[in-house]
Parts: sequence; structure tokens; C-alpha cells
Amino acid sequence: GKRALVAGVADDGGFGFAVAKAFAEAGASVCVATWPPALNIFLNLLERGKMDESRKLRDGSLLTFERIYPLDAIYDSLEDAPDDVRSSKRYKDVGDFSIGGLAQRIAADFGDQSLDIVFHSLANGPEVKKPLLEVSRAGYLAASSASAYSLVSMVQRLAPLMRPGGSVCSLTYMASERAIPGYGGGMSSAKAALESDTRVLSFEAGRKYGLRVNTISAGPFASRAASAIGI
Ligand code: ZID
Repeated sequence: GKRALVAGVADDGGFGFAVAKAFAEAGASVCVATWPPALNIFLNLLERGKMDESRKLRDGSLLTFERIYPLDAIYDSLEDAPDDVRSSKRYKDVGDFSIGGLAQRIAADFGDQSLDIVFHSLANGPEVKKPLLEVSRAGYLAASSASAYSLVSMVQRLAPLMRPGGSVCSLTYMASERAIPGYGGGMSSAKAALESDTRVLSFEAGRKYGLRVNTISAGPFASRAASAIGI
């Protein structure tokens, strides 16, 4: 069977969960990667059965995750994370939460050529409510780091673990190509980068690894992230 990794699942209310569920319905085993600040809450919800209704698959069984990895996609290696993050409550006990750490864990758990699908369903724009006219350099770069470079880094580190013919996919938003008020904080810029990077990565990773790289421009969905901007 196929194995999928969905990065950016921390509850049952976002695209990542729905995508993970669809992969499971199609017969794949599904691993997810969760932002450390949200990891404990997610594990608690799972354990206490709070998501059993949404986990229900067509055959009556419950969606289960083969692994739940910690992931903070703004770090490529553990050394990149500042000490105050590494020693903070939500991060200190989860092990290597970087993208490099994720790749190492997957390689250790399943070996090389063990992944068929990598689905990137994460974004973060700390100043998303600010129009571009008011966005700080730090806010703009943070949005690009979490929402665009994270894909580049994931392909760099996970493509070598993927089987030829495998597929990488992310989610974007039309504000990359049209001016849409309310999608601020440099998130429109980050999505434009994500879309351009998708074209270049599909060329490069297509040739080097035989992979496909795509992005889907999503419609509105009242996830946790989207509720922050009033969707
Ligand atoms: P979500 O909150 O369920 O998922 C985002 C996840 O990212 C969360 O689990 C976070 O914990 C995680 N995360 C944040 N920072 C980090 C980090 N540094 N490292 C690791 N994980 C992190 O929200 P979602 O399902 O809306 O988002 C999933 C993807 O869909 C993101 O790429 C979105 O940009 C994208 N998307 C969502 C929507 C939407 O409506 N929900 C739209 C387009 C694209 C959209 O914004 N009209 C208006 C707006 C929109 C569409 C139409």
C-alpha cells in the first residue's frame, strides 16, 4: 500500500485532517506532522475520543495515524531553533521537531523509499491581519518561512525518501495572483512564492527523483487558521 505524510494537522477542523482522511479512505497508511505548540492538545483530543465522529471512515472503522510526528517547519535542523524555543514547555520533550529531524525519523521508522505522498497543509502569517502597507520585515519573512520555504525544505529532505512516481502537494490561495483585501501579513507574497516554487520544484524533483509537485488553490474553509482572518 501507499504511505502518505500530511504535514499541518492539529485538529479535525482543517484541510490537513480532511486530506488525511481521504488518503485513508483510498487505502493509504497516513502519518501526520503536528506543530509542537498544538501537539499535546491534538493528542488529548484523540485520546479522549473527541474526534471519533470525524474520524469515522466509510467502513465504520476510525481513522488512525501510523505516526504523529512533531514538526516546526520554520526549522531545517534542530540547531536552527533558538535555545529559548528548544527549552520551552511545548518543545523540550518532543525530540527533533525540525524538517531534517522529521526526515530522519521517517527514514528510521520506515527506511528509504518508504513514502509515496507528501502533503503540505501548513501556513503561518503572524501579521496576517495587517495590510501589506503595514507589514514589518520580520512578519513578512516569517510568513514566507513558514508558508513557502517550508515546502522547499520538505522537498529537499523528504524527496530522497520517496518512491519514484510519488507526489508532493500543497495548498495555496488565489490572493497570490489577485489583490484580495484581508489576506495580509505577506501571506499573499508567500503564496506567490509557493506557486512559483511548485513550478521549479516539479521540474527539478521530477528530473532528480521522478516525483510530481503540485499545489491546489483552495476555496474558503473555516479552519482554525482561516477563522483568524474571518473566513
Ligand atoms: P489549519 O489551521 O487547519 O492548518 C494549518 C496548520 O499549520 C495548523 O495545524 C498549524 O498548527 C500548522 N502550522 C502553523 N505554523 C507551523 C509551523 N511553523 N510548523 C508546522 N506547522 C505549522 O488551517 P487550513 O486547513 O486552513 O490550512 C491548511 C492550508 O490550506 C494552508 O496552506 C492554508 O494557507 C491553505 N488554505 C486555506 C484556506 C482556508 O480557507 N482555510 C484558503 C486557501 C488556502 C483561504 O485562505 N477565500 C478566502 C481564503 C481562502 C480561500 C478562499
